[in-house]
Amino acid sequence: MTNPKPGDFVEVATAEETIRGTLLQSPELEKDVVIIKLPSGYNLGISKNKIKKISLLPQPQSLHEKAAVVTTAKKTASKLPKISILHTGGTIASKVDYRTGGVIARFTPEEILEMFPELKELADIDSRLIRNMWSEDMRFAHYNLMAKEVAKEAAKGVDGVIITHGTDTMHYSSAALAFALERVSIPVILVGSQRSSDRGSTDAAVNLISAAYFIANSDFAGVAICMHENMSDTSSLILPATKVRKMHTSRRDAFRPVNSTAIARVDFENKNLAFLTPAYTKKDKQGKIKLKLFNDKLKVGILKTHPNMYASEFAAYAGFDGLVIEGFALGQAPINQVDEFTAEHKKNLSAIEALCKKMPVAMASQSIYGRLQMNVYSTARDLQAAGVIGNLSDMTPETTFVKLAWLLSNYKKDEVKELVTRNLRGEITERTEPNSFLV
Ligand code: DAS
Repeated sequence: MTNPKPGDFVEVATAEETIRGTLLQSPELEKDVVIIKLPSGYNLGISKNKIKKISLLPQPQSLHEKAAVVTTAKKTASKLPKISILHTGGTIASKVDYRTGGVIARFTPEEILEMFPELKELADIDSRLIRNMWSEDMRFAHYNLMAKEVAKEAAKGVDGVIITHGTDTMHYSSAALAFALERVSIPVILVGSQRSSDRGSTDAAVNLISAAYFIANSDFAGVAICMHENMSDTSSLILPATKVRKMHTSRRDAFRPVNSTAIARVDFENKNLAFLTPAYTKKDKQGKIKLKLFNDKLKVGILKTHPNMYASEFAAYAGFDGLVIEGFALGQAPINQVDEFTAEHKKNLSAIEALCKKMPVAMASQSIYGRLQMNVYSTARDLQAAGVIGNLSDMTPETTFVKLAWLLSNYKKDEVKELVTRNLRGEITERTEPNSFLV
């Protein structure tokens, strides 16, 4: 009888009980523990000195075989709404590699579906991989890829699309899709997770199922993000695509609306939903998406201002097509020569003026919340005189970056300067509501 090895389906007998599951690799530091992945997805560690016997069992029906069964079953006519899930990777599509303890992108679309069977009770799901990548590697070309795949699904007449995505740059991608999918007539919900889907504490299930529930039970159309509302597993928020940001490295409720409120709350426990905003675009299945894509050869940068800046930091963008300056508060940057220590600041202003002659240079605030007011202080007035645009915008730096790249991809430079501060996709609000700060 060969000794069971990681990946085998086994039965572990101790004095108290017998446990069945998949044998996992024990981490280097826990060689005296046997780790079993239970069918529920939880992992269980059992001290070797408690184990009487480990028996090798036949592999249960594989996820793929089960998925095949599900696919066959699915062929029966379904009255459920049709939802396409497009996978791009990220933690939501990952597993913990017990050899290294790291998170590795591993799940196939079928495996993800098999892990969350509740999805199939909510909708008739089609699920396919378009990439399996970390979102920190997303480029403009991937925005175009996602937009085109969404348009394909919309053309098939689906009721909505879910895109599973890494969390690190999900707010860039949601803004990019909001701009690229003109006249989007169905819901396009981006979903990620902060904990890999094979861990008992994963947030993937609540986020995915809440997104499917929202699509199946509301008339919302447009791009949005669906992530946890708080640290518990009770509710998720549907967040505005161009006014959302990942505000914590690891919390499950890391995504917060910025200068806005959430569109809706999905009560996961009681399976109901409530809109939190009176105005939203409604579904129109007759509507036809117009794709306005990104020029993936464009060079657009974001430069965060900081104390002790040098003109060379601005001049480094001379060969670019556009620049966002993530300035201080209402829209300031270090450009004033005020004493013997600040001679460089005069050069900073000249470098910014030179850039503005070549490309659109848009201001955004590193305060994140609130609105640019570039007529309050002389510094920002001087920056506007130098050609910096964006005054009165309340966009996040990330949305400003994505919008500038999208405008440069689709409009002439002089149009770009006017459109940066015109609200096109809900990215700029008329008024800053008091309840839109740190909510
Ligand atoms: N690396 C992160 C990403 O792909 C993993 C995650 O948070 O999803 O965005």
